[in-house]
Amino acid sequence: MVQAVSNTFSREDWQKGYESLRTEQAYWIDDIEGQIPVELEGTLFRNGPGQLDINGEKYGHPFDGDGMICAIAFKDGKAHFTNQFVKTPEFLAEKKAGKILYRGVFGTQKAGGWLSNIFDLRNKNVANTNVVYQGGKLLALWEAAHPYAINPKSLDTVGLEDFDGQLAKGQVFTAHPRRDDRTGDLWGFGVQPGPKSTISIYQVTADGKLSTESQVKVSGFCFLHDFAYTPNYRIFMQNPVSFKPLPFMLGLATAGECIELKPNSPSQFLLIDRQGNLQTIETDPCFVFHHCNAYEQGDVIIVDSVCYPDYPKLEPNTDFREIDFDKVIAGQLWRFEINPQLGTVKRELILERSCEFPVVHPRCMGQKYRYAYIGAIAKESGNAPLQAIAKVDLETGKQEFHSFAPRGFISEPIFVPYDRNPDSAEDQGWVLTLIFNAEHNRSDLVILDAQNITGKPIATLHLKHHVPYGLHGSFTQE
Ligand code: 3ON
Ligand code: FE
Repeated sequence: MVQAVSNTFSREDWQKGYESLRTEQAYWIDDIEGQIPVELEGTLFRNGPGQLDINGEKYGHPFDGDGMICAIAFKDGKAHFTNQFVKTPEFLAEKKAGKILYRGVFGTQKAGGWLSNIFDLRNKNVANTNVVYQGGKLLALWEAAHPYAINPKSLDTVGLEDFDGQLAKGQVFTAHPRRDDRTGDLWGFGVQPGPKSTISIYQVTADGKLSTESQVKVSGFCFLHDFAYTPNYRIFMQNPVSFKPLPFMLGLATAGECIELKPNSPSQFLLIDRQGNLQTIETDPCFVFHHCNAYEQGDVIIVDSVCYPDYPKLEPNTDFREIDFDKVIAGQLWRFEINPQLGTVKRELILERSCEFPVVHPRCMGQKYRYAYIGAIAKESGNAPLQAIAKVDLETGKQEFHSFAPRGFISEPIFVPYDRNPDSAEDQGWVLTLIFNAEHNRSDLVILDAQNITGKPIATLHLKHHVPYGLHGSFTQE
């Protein structure tokens, strides 16, 4: 492997973006460079771990942090910011107690060693992974539980959402639903993992009604964070992982630490058709969290995904703030070409540079597309925090990068189309991303022109505080 040539950041800077945000605020953003386009109308919702410690008692993994929703609403060239934590009973109980009361899925144990953790098999729903607006409801998502309904204006927590009882007790709803732009349906899924796992495919209509399209049993344990869909298929990458729960049950390790890649085992694509028929097709071993997009082309299905060579996890008892980036495995964007008739898969590397959080134009979901936007590191090889936004032209192979290094740390890019005209260019629009700016110890919302991604930002909106590194979000024009 090519050695990292230089550092594009300082660790001290990067670490500051993992400090908890203690405040909840609502204000008009008045510190702006450039000009917010008047055509940009709607609300950007973001979710992510807003609290990474309780009274200084640190969570062991950023994915265990309590979900905090940010909303940035754009109208008439002005922008308004609001943030609130998702007020889950667990969040409120820990706040009251002033200490950690729950284990986290990925790296957090209660103080007191294994004796205080043994047989505590509860999952703390941190509602921290994504936030989507559907059917008049704002939903804070975490893939191992029900969503939390949030008031889209105030961001007050309404409560757990079961879609009029359609999501049964014990069933879960993904943090990665995908919207079909033409019908307005939100497609999602839920996984009941076990020695045999069950995948349920859900449709949530534009008026917020959930129904189950199919339920499929898959052999083996499943950790399915995301899926891809096309008009005829719902597509999963079954990572070749095993779950050995004993250390978790005995309080010695968290659930996430009990997951590992099975040696010499292939990954499998799970293709589920609209009737719920399952076809599995093997491919080279890798671990996938996120798919960029998928589409059907003649006899083949194209799936673009960020692949890791292993299941990315921390060494036990290490502080994630101290990780050695040169030892962190990198995700890279690959294109898979699946032929369901022949049962074959070919794969090709698209973006070699370490990257995460791929997105596309909303109208391209499940359709042939040309442009992917994705977070990337600010150097060509090695690993580092994400500091650049990449635009990849899948037709020509052209790759462009807008770097915020050395002091800016990016989050997932969100593509917002300029208009709803189906004939407008696929890259006509803006790329919005929240950046932790270590120079000011605050975060900026940056608006890039998607057609001139390397150009100066159209506008940089300085928030009054930082926002800890987040996970996913969405933009709604409603
Ligand atoms: O039996 C297990 C039980 C359980 C509760 C199965 C299980 C592992 C599926 C599970 C729960 C899984 C959960 C809650 C997954 C949540 C994932 C999450 C919050 C975030 C994932 C983020 C992924 C990536 C790739 C983030 C990358 C971030 C950067 C590169 C920037 O810092
Ligand atoms: Fe994700």
